[in-house]
Amino acid sequence: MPQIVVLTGAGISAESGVPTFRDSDGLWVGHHIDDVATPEGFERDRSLVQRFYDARRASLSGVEPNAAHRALAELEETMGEALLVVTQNIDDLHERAGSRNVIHMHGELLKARCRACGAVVPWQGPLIDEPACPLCGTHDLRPDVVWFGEMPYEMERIADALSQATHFLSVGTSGAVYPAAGFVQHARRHGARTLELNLEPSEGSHFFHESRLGPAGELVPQWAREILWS
Ligand code: BV8
Repeated sequence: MPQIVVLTGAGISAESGVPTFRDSDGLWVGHHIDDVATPEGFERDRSLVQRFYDARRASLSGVEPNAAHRALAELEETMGEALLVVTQNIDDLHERAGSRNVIHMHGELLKARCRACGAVVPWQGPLIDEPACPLCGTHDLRPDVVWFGEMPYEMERIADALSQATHFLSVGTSGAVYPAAGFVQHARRHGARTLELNLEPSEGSHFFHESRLGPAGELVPQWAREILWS
């Protein structure tokens, strides 16, 4: 049985209508990364950052998983634990498509983290009104997302999976952000077959054995069929 690690980025959710970060209409347009995706930015202008994530959290109810998310969920039905999705995305589209074996290394929009007691709680609504932490009552909740300069989640579990992978697939990421952008080299060093599916060559395309260009909604289902028939 192959052991597969799939890394996904904003490009896998693009066909669901979720804006990516670095395309022309990307999320960062109008917002400098330092202002909305760093702890310093949060200290500087807390309400700007709360509103930035509140808007993205609210828009989740208006989007649906696409064929790429569904293909990964269907493949997991056959492969079970042998398939791990590591996503840089903070949307819940993998889970809504049916994937269960998912690591959100950059956190999740639908969770809030209390800066007073450290609790991480499910969160659907806005944070702009500075609601109280359900556990300790302090009014100091932040989005449970990993900002630049912060340690991504579950790095040990990810490193273990990359070391044992026979296949590493990267879908819809520009390969601009580390440590995610370095996963292909880790997997390849441990003998994995590496494949990139992206709309355009990423910054790390040269690290992959193979790179296919096109929309994730077409390429991921096709790849999943190849795996099932292999
Ligand atoms: C850390 C927050 C250490 C939540 C995000 C200098 C050199 C190298 C590294 C660094 C450096 N200086 C600083 C660093 C480290 C830094 C980093 O990598 N900076 C970059 C900018 C140089 N990284 C960090 O800070 C990380 N932490 O290193 O910690 C540490 C050690 C000890 C103790 C403490 C800390 C933390 C990084 C996490 C930052 N948070 N998000 C949120 O708001 O979402 S990153 C953000 O960018 C998103 O999470 C996203 O996942 C990530 C990457 O973007 P992509 O997903 O790739 O999206 P993008 O738009 O870029 O690309 C989309 C792609 O899809 C495109 O290629 C496009 O062509 C394609 N596409 C579009 N449509 C489709 C498609 N493909 C297929 N089908 C389609 N339809």
